[in-house]
Amino acid sequence: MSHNLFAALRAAFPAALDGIAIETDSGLNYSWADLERGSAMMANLLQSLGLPDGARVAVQVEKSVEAVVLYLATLRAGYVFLPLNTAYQRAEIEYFIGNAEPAVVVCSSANFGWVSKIAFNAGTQNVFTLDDDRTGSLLARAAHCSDQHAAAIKQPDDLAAILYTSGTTGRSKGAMLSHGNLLSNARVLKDYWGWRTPEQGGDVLIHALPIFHVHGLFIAIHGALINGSKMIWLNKFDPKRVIEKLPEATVFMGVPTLYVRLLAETGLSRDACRNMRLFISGSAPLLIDTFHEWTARTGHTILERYGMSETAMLTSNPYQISQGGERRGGTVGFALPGVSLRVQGEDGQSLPAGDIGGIQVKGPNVFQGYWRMPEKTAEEFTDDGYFKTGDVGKIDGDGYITIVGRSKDLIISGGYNVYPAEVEGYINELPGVAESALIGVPHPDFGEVGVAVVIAKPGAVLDAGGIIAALKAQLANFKIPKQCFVVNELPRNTMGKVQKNLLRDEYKDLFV
Ligand code: MCA
Ligand code: AMP
Repeated sequence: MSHNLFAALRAAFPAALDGIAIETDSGLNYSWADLERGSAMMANLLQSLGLPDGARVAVQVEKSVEAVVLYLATLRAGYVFLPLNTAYQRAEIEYFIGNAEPAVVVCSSANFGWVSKIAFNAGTQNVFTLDDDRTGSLLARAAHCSDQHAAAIKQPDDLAAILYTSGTTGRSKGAMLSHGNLLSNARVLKDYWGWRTPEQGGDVLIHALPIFHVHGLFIAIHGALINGSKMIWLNKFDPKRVIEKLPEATVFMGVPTLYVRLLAETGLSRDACRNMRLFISGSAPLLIDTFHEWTARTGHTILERYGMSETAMLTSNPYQISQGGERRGGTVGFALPGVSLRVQGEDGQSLPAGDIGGIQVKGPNVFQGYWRMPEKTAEEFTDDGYFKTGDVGKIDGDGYITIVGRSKDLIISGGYNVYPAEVEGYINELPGVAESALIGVPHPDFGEVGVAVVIAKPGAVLDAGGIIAALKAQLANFKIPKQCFVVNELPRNTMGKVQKNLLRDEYKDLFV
């Protein structure tokens, strides 16, 4: 028996393949047959390249339906999808391609010059282009391929995707997710969130998230496809456009920044949400004020859930009271069916209700390990097979889980992860810099943003604006500190370690 994720999603397509699967903002309608035939053609193209088993297909392209078709085709042909944030620049892409050694790289035609150079240098044989206006060499080549394709036979542990994330420490690591990891999670969420199949009246999802991370690529797309539900597709998040589309939709997924920006629109009202069934938030903490304000304005209670690149979704607030209670703001709900979640103290003992400790998880959704890093993988698992999330939290007497912090040094800004160690590494390389600390401080729009605190080498004169400008030339835009301060010294503990908590406290009111 095959466990190919594409085959499972395909099996859930409605019988009438001529119905609309995806409606785009530019007025294009893609039928279920278009997804079926388009993914067959691209899968045939990939297979015609004679790629080895387990070949990686690395993709850095603007959001488009064709990019989704490429994702489906990669699963269908049995290769491994590796999505990359469009904000990544040269040094970042060089690292990912060098580390993952993809057999195929797909990029935008605007970036073809520099991306193909990096890819060919790393030994990649095939570089295609794909743009968000239905052009590019990938589509031109696929147009000549058959639109019939039998999905590759896959076992549950066979890799489906690699998502780069920094985990708890160090350089970016590729989290290896299998067909079984992703399919088990999609099936659990289909039931838990009460998705309605077309026979049950159907759901319509507004898709407004980027498709290079777990949230937009897996949770949103798998959710709609495995339920045969239509997606209203926005290539970019635009709050006014989302509000215009709300009356035609039933489900919305967003990071907290999306909810904050929607609340800033006067058009957000109970009437606009009259057909909505479910608003889901995740990827970063949802402020309790946003949670309450949303209910007051729309009459809907946001369902907050929690997950990671390494695990997809781990917990969720209940969809219905019968699942254990109401949706509680400030909590991430209960462990999902099939997920074992515990909170451990420093001594490795499970903690009683209410006590704060490290969150550890086990389940069919938990990843296969970090790409080519067996030692790092081993470090992140306990002896009895639990994955250490690096998140710190507690479970209350009713079973609700609350995340109170992170043991990993990580800033989550507008739903994107920023690793202080990475940014500090770039700052420390700049001329005249002795040392730096990147801290996360509260921000009304992005939830949290990075602020750099820098000390100069003796005799050097540093200019904060110059530091920001130098970083902009090298790093993805969301990693750039929103402000930079040049100071005489950094607070340290008796061991000489920089006390970031004191810095966070000092700068906590910068943006609020
Ligand atoms: C954009 N900018 C940001 C961010 N996004 N700064 C900090 N944090 C950000 N997230 C800055 C840019 O650097 C730029 O600055 C300016 O804002 C405008 O850029 P633009 O791209 O036009 O911004 P935008 O379109 O307004 O984007 C904001 C956004 C976006 C829509 C909130 O960040 C977004 O789509 N976030 C969602 C991320 C996501 O899907 N995460 C899921 C991860 P300048 O002008 O100075 O250059 S999956 C995950 O975490 C787990 C598994 C889970 O649980 O889901
Ligand atoms: P990523 O590495 O992009 O997969 O980000 C995963 C991290 O996002 C988790 O380890 C959490 O720290 C954070 N996260 C995801 N969902 C939530 C949430 N609902 N509340 C708080 N933090 C969250």
